[in-house]
Amino acid sequence: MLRIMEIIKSKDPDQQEFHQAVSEILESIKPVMDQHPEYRKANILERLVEPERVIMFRVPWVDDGGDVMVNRGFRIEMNSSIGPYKGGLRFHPSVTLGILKFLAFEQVFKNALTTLPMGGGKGGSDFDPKGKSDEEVMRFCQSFMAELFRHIGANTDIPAGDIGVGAREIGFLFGMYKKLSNEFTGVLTGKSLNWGGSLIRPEATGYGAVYFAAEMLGTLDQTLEEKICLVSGAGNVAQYTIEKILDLNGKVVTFSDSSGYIFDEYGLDHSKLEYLKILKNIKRGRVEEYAAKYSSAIYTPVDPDADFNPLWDHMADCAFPCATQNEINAKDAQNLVKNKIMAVTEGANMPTEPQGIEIIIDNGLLFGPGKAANAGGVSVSGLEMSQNSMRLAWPREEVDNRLKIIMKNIHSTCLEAADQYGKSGNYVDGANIAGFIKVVNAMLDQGVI
Ligand code: NDP
Ligand code: 2IT
Repeated sequence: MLRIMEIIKSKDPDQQEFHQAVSEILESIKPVMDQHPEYRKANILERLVEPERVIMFRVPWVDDGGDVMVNRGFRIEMNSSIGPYKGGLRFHPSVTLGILKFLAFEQVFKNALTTLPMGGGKGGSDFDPKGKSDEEVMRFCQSFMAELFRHIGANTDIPAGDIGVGAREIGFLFGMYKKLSNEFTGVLTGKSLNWGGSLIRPEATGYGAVYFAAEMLGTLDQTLEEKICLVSGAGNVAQYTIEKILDLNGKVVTFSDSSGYIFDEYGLDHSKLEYLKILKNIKRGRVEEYAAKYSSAIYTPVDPDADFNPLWDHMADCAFPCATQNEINAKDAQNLVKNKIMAVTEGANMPTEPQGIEIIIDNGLLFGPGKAANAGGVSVSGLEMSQNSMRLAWPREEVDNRLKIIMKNIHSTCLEAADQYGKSGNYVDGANIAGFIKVVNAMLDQGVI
């Protein structure tokens, strides 16, 4: 195992987030490797950490002032042993090859947990949609797809949204794909409803995370009713996490964006959430504006010199990090413990640093890792693909029920796998082990390819 870390660190020394994601898996699967010498013999780990294919390309576009801009585009096709590559696209200035490799790697195990036939991939660009006009975003998406289209397909690789890629971007990307390929297929998920999208896809990641949290709390005979919840982020995942917590009569007192966070001690209600959705999705504004509208809310800007995030330093029952990677460090985790949090549920991908996870688990809090807890989004993407293939659309209740069943299954799969390998109650190890076994067994079946 140490050898694998040495290999990836020496090959790609600057890809810290990828090292972090791989290291966590390697730690979890030690007991599995001990019981399965055939995995070692097949050099399965060496193969698992090497993407099947990496595509990197120039994305030139013209801004509203007539200047030519150049961004870098990527698609990491990580593993196709259980299905076509599947995973989102991220448009954010922090995007690098290393960030996308960590996300693609996580996606492989997450997708395996969903029970649907999907391999793992991820892509994106260092393009920043913030502050850009709709026309600039469209020209960028068209240029991005002008290259990506030759690498993807409904049975090959099916991208979707992630940070900075929502319904608007998926529309522009799909339009260009259709034009270039001369085919109307389900090549992207997260499409709008009237041209192939699935009901509940926008809600799915957030709703799924809350269903997962409810399952975890259920093991303690608890529910979300009247639980005070800290949520970070204000995008797709955060909005629908908040919505489902409110539906289940929980109380949400925080949310954030990359500039700062809101603490609303009276909690959000559905009308405040509606305001937040319009603010972020239509006006593309900042969460700070919420405090100007609601006097019960306090806005705290990000302090770049602080060594902890004050959002996690409030008395509450549950925490839902839904913004981005590594947003809970060891100090934040200590604050969560101090503030009597019972359950941490990761809506985002890898939002908790390794030391933070250790502190949370060692102190007996429930901890739902992203690759299990946020798998609802890609699960409903899988259901969107099924509906596209059948050329029909299921009603809202049907998709939501399937989502609930999938999240319940993922929860029990994690517990069973953890139990089987002597890690009872540890959802991190359970998720990693269950996802790993499914993927590597498929790889073994298919030979050295
Ligand atoms: P959005 O772009 O809709 O929202 C992202 C939110 O996080 C925004 O509020 C954004 O603030 C904030 N944010 C982004 N980067 C940073 C940063 N570096 N520091 C602080 N805040 C930041 O993305 P999603 O809601 O879709 O994604 C959120 C997380 O959930 C990501 O980790 C993503 O990978 C994960 N995820 C998403 C799924 C999906 O279906 N969309 C599925 C599974 C996981 P600002 O407005 O300032 O940019
Ligand atoms: O991280 C994720 O699971 C996503 N961004 C969603 C991927 C998808 O294909 O729906």
